[in-house]
Formats: sequence, structure tokens, C-alpha cells
Amino acid sequence: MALLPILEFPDPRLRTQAVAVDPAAVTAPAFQQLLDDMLETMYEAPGIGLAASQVDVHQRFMVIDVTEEKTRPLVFINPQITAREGEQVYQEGCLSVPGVFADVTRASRITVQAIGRDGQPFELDADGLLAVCIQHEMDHLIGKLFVDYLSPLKREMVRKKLVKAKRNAA
Ligand code: K1U
Ligand code: ZN
Repeated sequence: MALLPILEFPDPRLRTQAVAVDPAAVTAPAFQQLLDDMLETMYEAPGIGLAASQVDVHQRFMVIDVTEEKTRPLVFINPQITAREGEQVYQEGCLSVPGVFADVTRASRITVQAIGRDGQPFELDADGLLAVCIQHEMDHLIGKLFVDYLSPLKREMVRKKLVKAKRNAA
């Protein structure tokens, strides 16, 4: 098991479009190891989700666990939202944008189809925080960040804050 470094905004690599995972590769030991490393990295952060893009792996998969007990790890490979309804506002954070929280409006209920870590397709209906988190992680896979929902002025303030924090930490 290994902790993976998480890319931070405004790193341009976060803007990369991820490509589909070859379904035949899912059960390969190297891919299974990567999933375990991502789950370990997410739990250690701590976070409730992590997209492969955030650890500089530009393939369409992500891990999520929204339980308080951290007992329900979910793996979504090549996820697709097939239905969405309603609206909800949630104050989101992001491991790639540390220390910043902002309200984002997303669908309140979604249906997602994906491949699980066993290589089998599945479908899931989600609402509440799980629906928010799936949509947030799927945005990462197309190079989109939650700060993109902010005004350009607020996003620039966030960018300056993080660049300054990184400079001071060096
Ligand atoms: O994608 C990420 O950067 C992970 C992110 C997921 C997320 C959080 C909130 C709304 C939408 C998506 C996080 O996990 S940020 C950390 C966080 O929210 C958290 C950490 C510990 C306990 C509970 C929440
Ligand atoms: Zn994020």
C-alpha cells in the first residue's frame, strides 16, 4: 500500500481529460493495487472521495466513501450519469483545493452506471452527499474543479491564496 501525492490547484495537470479504462485491465493486480492506494490516500487525507486525475492518473475512475465509519468503499470505473433530477446546494471542499469551501448547486438525485472493482457493471441510485460526491469526482475526470462554479474574481482569489501558501511552505 502507498500514499499517493495529490495535485493541488492551480496545477494544470488537474485540467487533463481522463480516458476510459480498458475493462479487461480492471482485475489486473497493478490496477487493483492502484485502487487500494487511492482508497488509502483518500482515507488518510481525510476525504470522502478521490478521482484518479487528482493523483495524476488520467483514467476514468474514482473512489468514494461517504460513511462516517469509513466502512463502505465504492469504486466507480468509467462512470456515466444516466439520469438526474432536482437540485441541491452543498458546501463543498476538495483535497486539491485545500482550505477552501463553497456552495455548489448540483442534481439532488442521480443514477450512475459504472464498472466495479470486480470488473462487473453496476447501476446505483444516489441522493444527498453521495450524489454530490459522485458529481464532484466525475467533474475531476473531465478536468473541472468545484472552484469553476465560482465567479472568476473569487476563483482568482483562491488561486492567489494557494500559490502564496505554497510559496510560504517552500
Ligand atoms: O474530490 C475531492 O477532492 C474529495 C472531496 C470530496 C467532496 C467533499 C465535499 C463535497 C463534495 C465532494 C473531499 O473529500 S474534501 C474533504 C471532506 O469533505 C471531508 C473530510 C473528512 C470528513 C468529512 C468530509
Ligand atoms: Zn475534489
